[in-house]
Amino acid sequence: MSKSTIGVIGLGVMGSSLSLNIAEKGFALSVYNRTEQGEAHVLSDFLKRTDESMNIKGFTELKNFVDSLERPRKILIMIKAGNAIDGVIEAMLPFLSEGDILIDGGNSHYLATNRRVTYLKNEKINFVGCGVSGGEEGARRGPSIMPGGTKDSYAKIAPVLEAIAAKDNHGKTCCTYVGEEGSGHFIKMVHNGIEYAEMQLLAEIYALLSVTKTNDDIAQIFSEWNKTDISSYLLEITIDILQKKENGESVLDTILDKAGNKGTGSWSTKAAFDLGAINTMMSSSVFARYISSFKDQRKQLSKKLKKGPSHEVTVDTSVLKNAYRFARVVNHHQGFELMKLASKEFHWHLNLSEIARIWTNGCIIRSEFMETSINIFKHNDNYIEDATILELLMSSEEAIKKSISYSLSNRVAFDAFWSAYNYWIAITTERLPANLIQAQRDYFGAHTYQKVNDPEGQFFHTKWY
Ligand code: NBP
Repeated sequence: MSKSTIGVIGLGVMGSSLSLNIAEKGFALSVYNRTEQGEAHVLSDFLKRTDESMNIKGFTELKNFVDSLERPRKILIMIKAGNAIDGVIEAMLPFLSEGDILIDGGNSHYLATNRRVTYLKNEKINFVGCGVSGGEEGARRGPSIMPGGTKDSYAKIAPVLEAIAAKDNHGKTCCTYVGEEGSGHFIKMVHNGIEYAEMQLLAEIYALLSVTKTNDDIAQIFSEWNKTDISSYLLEITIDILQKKENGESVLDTILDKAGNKGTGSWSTKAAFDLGAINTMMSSSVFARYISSFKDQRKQLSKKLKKGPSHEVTVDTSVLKNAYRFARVVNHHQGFELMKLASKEFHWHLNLSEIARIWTNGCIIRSEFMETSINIFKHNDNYIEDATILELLMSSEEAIKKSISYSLSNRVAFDAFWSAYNYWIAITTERLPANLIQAQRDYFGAHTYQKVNDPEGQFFHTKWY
């Protein structure tokens, strides 16, 4: 029996779509899905979706699946992140050989990937932590793929990954070698963090405009915006969502206002705390989702509130558009700064321009601004170093201030916008009140402080009482 080029474990939403994508590109493929938990039908259901032109072999026994692959074996694991990954690795280990490559394409935590890389290195197995973005449709038609691991492993899996990935504007594949260890999963996590804030900004604009406008009106405004430099996939789908009607009724209006999450936003926030990075926009977006889940409490308190909006103020949408552009730049800046800090900490040598490039198609945060970002990171270390971006931020101050005042007048929660502006105020303020914080720390804990105009940076302690 001829051997397959690659194997896929897990035929859920992502695994089945990626499998069809791989087979369609002409690669011989083996697939496996567990049969426990009453899932015996998963493999047969999947095989029904394939056609005769595809060279696919299906397995429900791990050993037979592993044996069906050419060596070094390349196995893409597309199952739920967490303990399930360790379980599958342990179950496969007895059947694997030196040099085989396991690719975890799920949303695993980068520290778990670091651990698995080290563990499997001792077993002489290569482990690639691979971010995959684009959801079901992306997986089927071309996702953005972010593989981390050894360069040698990447070279062996690149022909398949690069063939199935989306293509950028110049026809290049939206898949690139990211770096060692868990770097691929780290940047996928940050991608999702940026996505959280991008979604939250649109949600806040929707909330503000909804005070006086219909969903169709808002869709019309967003459609105009989407013809300009602020166009994005998320803006595009938001227009569709605002316009969607069933039985004459807006579907959006029927949806309960409690946002879910699968944790990647809070992982980004925790990573920022660990690395000393500032990601106030991602964290405010995570908290906005959390607060939405307190529906009962919100309902009760809103009834106790005396009145609705103190006084409605008409929103100038061109001002709001400039504020939205400003806040998106700050969001991207914080996300890319987080990756830069991780790169330094873990010696990953991340190429921010390449990361921006593979995020220009196939992924959820693809946008016109991401296209611009490729060039920005070819010449700068961060967004704010770019003269055009700096000018944009400076010239948008009035717009962001005005937009925040709209939110206050209309009593609309506007946390992501506030976070963007607060960050900008602080990062452009020479003297912050941290001198008082240092004095307080020294007062109660003798933590010492440094003095202004002391080039040697000595530490002092004052007897405060
Ligand atoms: P699904 O829930 O659709 O599929 C999960 C797969 O994991 C199924 O094949 C399931 O097998 C298998 N599985 C589970 Br659950 N526990 C297992 C275990 N203990 N041992 C072996 N297999 C197990 O998830 P999905 O949406 O395809 O997501 C897969 C991964 O991709 C996740 O890490 C997810 O975060 C990530 N991801 C998802 C998206 C998206 O848009 N959905 C995008 C990017 C990344 P069964 O069929 O027998 O239950």
